[in-house]
Amino acid sequence: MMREGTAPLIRREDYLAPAYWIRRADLCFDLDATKTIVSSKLTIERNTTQDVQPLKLHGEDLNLLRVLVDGHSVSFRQEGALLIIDAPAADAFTLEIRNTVSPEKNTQLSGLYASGGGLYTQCEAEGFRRITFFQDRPDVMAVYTVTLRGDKKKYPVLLSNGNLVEQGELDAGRHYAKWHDPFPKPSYLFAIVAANLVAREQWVRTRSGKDHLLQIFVKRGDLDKTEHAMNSLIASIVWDEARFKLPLDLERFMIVAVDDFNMGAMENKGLNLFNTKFVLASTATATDVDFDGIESVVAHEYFHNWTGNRITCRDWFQLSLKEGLTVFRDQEFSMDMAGSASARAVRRIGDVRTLRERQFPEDGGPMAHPVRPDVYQAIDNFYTATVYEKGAELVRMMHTLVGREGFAAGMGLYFERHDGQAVTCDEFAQAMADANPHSALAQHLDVFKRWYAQAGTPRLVAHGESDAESGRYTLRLSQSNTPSAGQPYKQPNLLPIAIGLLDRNGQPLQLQLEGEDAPAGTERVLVMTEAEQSFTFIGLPTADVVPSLLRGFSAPVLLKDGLSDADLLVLMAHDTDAFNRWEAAQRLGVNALRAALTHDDTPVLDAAFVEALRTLLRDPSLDPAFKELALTLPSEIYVADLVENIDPQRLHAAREAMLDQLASALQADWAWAFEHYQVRGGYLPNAEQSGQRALTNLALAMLVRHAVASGDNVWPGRAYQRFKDASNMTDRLGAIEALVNAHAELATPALERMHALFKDEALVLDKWFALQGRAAERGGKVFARIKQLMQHPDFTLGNPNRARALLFSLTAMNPAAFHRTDAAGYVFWADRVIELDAINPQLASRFARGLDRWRNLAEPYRSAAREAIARVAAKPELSGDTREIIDRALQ
Ligand code: 0A1
Ligand code: ZN
Repeated sequence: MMREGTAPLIRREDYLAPAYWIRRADLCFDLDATKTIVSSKLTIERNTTQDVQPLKLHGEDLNLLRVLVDGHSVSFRQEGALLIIDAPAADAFTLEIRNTVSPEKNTQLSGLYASGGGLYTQCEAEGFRRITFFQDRPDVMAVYTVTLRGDKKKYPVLLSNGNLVEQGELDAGRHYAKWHDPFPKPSYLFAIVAANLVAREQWVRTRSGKDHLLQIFVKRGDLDKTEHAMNSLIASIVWDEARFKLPLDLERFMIVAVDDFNMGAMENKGLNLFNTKFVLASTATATDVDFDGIESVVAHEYFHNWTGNRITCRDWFQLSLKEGLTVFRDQEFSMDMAGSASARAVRRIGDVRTLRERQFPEDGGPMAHPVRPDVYQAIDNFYTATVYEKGAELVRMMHTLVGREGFAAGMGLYFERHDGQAVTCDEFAQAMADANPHSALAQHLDVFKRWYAQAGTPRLVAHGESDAESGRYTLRLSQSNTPSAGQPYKQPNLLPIAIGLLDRNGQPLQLQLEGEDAPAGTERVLVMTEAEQSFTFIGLPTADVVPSLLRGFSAPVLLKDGLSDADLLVLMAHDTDAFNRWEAAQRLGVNALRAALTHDDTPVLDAAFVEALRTLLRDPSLDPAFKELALTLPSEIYVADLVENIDPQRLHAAREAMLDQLASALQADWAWAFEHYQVRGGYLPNAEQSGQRALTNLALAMLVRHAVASGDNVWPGRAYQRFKDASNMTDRLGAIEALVNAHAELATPALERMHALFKDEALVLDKWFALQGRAAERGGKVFARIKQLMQHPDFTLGNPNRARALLFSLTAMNPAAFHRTDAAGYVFWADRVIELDAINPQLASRFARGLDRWRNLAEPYRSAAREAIARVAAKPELSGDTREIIDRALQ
């Protein structure tokens, strides 16, 4: 029963409360990888606010054995993926169902599936119906009691949500465990695990004086890689209590790591399931980026316990209610953990990069949808950068508008009103506004809420005019948003615009708006609510003003402020806002790349920009993490989204030429930075050390690049040595990537050595595949290697991490290897989409999005891409998930 063909459209406006409530679910599992028997006893009440209706339960890939109502057999029918009981006897009754499922046949990894000898579940969004028949929708909340029975040797650990209430031995080498979760929850938060695992355990006492048991379950042999995850969990618990007064409400909080997992992790009540990638870390196997990822994903899932679990979503259109808010919370947590103002800015830059490289292209392509979508076919396709990252930006704008205290008050009111409920995005915004009645958010709540309703990235055009005689500076702002599917006309958004003004020497100017009595500091937030608005500053000592707009990226828009390169150099050198300092450097890079795309001469960065980069690199007052970001040219992905009719090969060639130039012009500076910023002392995955490692790795890459180009062997040799001797994975990976990306001869032995060293470390092998998948393309060599790696004995499409490591690295991170004039990249893509779809539709539909932006390509890429998409579309057996993506791409 695969969902095949075109699924019906599900519309937000059609929402109806369920006809029945399921109050209790008593489930019993007789566990077996081939055939698991699921016995379910549901306590059901009719929703008496509605007329009597048939009871309809969802079920997918289930083998039904029996149905009883109040202990008696009852007539029922199965219609597609629904089990329908036309006339349940009473307003309250029990429904008993028995069915079987086959975990080992479940390659989709949704529902109950087998991984490495254990059994695991994934129920968000609609996986519970693949375990047993249920009203599988988030507004149906039940109290679960779960009994697990299984072979004691195969499954020594038996887990479910809540508290362990009973356990014991059974006959024939089996045992059982019974779990009870006192919190009513939607089915998507249900989980069980039956596997041979061991746990790192820690007791913690929270502020209230209660003791809680924290456990992280992993395979034997991985225990020594769980310390960082445990520390992150403890830090998350402390932070949520301190910042939002949200305590841990469970006696026991468990994390389980699993090798085969479609996403990063899952916030099941009290029993989070994690992709091993976001749990396991040791100095030898994980990079700084991995350590960071673990910290933020552990935090994210933990924070969901309140924002998602205690208050959940009424329907899946409200997904951003929990995801946007929880991403905002994990971003804030990571910033607070990073410490200094500069480290916070570095994190903000990272978050904005993600937003612009993933969400902006989405908002301009065939999958564009509002943060609160209006329609979908497969909800799995809406776990998007828009719902998550843009959703978090909406919450961040509210935070900017009401301030830190006001935001905390809004959160308080939200929980006071809605704890235990399944609600909509409106309820959150209303609570924020009501807790801050005098804020711009409350005054313009309807305007603000357009952010939830309108797709597309708004464009903000700014034009400043000075009047020397009167000391006035008028900033004229206008905003617009291009039409998107179903939304031909867009209304203006509420934009909080953080701003400062600098004089030509980079000195901040006091800001006083017309009508105000006195200046109020050098930075403020302008609130724009109309299509066009002007703001006039008075009392300025100079007419030569350089505006610094949208500080900290205070609104997720595309800004066009007409600043010249000279203005940008002032901001890059002097802006007090670290984000805009970085942004100025990026914009100078973008300008250079744009110029290279429109002119035929050899692409070059101009001397003033190169000098500014040198100054920045040498500036003793700046953090290395910031330097690394500022000295990294804008990515091809980002620039491709800013330019129409993009030729990915030309863009790559231009960027490579500029990197060569930076490598050569700053050679001595790179060598200095490489030595100066070496970490001395033991490895710590903190912001300070990771900044140093990031910068030394960038310097090394530049030095190897320059050496290879000029036929010198010294730096490649040093890089190889460093790769061999590295005491941590960040340095080891940095060194090998320097060799691979420069196509140094030593890259080959380094790759062989890395494989031999880590052949038993799945997560490191993923890196080994990924670094080759994203390697800088030169003459088609990288693409050829990727094709060859498909045949490698360690490669498999069955494990999502491995598939992503090679395939997604190509399509999502390596435009020059993917977009070829001979269309071979697209042929490869189409074949893999089809192949993957038969195994794992969720993963396939994500991979299918690799050609979302085909309309933005220049010829011959565009026609060839279209042809490849059409070839996939012609396959009648495509899953509903992939069908939706492919159909949208062609619309
Ligand atoms: N709620 C999880 C994300 C998630 C969504 C779907 C999944 O399976 C298809 C798994 C996880 C989160 O935000 O972390
Ligand atoms: Zn989430």
